[in-house]
Amino acid sequence: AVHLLDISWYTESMRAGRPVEILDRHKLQINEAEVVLFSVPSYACQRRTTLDNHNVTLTDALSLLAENAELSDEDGRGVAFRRAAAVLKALPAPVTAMSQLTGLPCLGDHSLRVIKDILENEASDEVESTKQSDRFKALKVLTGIFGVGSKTADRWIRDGIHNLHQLQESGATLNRAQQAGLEHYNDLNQQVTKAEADAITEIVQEAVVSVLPGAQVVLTGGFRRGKQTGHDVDFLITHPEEGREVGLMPKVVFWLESQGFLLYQKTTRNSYLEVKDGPGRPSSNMDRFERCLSIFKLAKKEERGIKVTVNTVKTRDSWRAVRVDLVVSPISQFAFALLGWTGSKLFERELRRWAGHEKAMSLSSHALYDNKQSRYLRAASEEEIFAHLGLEYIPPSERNA
Ligand code: DCT
Ligand code: MG
Repeated sequence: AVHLLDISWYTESMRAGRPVEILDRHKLQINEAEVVLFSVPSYACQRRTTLDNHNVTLTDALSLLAENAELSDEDGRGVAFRRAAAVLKALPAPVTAMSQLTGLPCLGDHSLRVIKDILENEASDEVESTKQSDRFKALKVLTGIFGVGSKTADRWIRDGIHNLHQLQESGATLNRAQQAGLEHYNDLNQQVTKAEADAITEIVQEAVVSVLPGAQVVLTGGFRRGKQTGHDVDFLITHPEEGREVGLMPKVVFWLESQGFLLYQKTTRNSYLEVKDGPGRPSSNMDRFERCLSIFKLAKKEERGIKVTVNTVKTRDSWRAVRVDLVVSPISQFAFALLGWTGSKLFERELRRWAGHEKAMSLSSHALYDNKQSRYLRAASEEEIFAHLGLEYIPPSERNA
């Protein structure tokens, strides 16, 4: 017998608080000879993906291959592995047999082969040999430096540089970001906890409100999706009155700098989403959209506490460096910015792909453009954007694709 486990029904039941008995093999009396088939929609933005991943071994393996592809400048392959991993993350139970995967989207031959190897042999030779390869290890170490991307790392590897020691000996010129990245290497490669993110939220909030009363700060990125750790802390800043946010970023940065909270900062125009995205951006508003990549000096827990007016913490072990991203958005674009900066990266990519391929629309973190009507669609909330896109609303905690 074959039992089709339809994920939309499953997640619907979960949300409504109904017991999901189909998962209980005994209640349903599914015996070993029978198979539970999964069914999921093909775009990640149509699915509810919580942090409760029942297939960690498989998704870790596929994510590692994705990472290796991305570090090797093979983005197409990278996305294919990311999509395959995301499908497995959305399943309501562990995969135990290949036959359960019949009909699932985004599982190409290569991903299926990796899954099969792991189900049958508990490991995939390809994943293990990638993990052990000198090139992958060197790429990981070098791109672990803030400010170093895969191209720079690749160039260094070709020059015989495989680790930090060799880099320091090589006399290679480092830009300001990379120097800071090298200096704070250990701290920046240690996960940021939710408690640390909360402490930084307080500091950022104080900075923002001091320079512009009424301005609002929202924690975005992985922490907004409910993650307990992250590689950085992401914030979106706005003001309820359009235009009041202009010039805010330099003031916030100046405040933080003068209080001794910044080890490094660089403010740039936000450009990562809209470059490839065609017309989904009102160019006149673009100038206002600023991003600050920074490294915070965060006092260790025992050292925080009674209001620090000036950050006088001196000894090296009394603080740690933390990557913090600040983005300022005008209120008219806030919903798009919030949706765009909440992630996950794959969820965002899939939203844009859905908009383009299924709806003839261009979505960016600034706007949504309807190509058929030749006009921008306004939205004051994430819910409205999902509605414009003809998608069921997915809350942040279920965007962990
Ligand atoms: N983002 C995106 N596309 C990118 C980079 C970022 O859509 N190429 C969005 C989605 C997540 C958000 O910006 C913040 O980026 P990260 O901090 O890299 O992601 P994260 O989910 O917060 O991951 P982590 O928890 O490790 O910080
Ligand atoms: Mg983040």
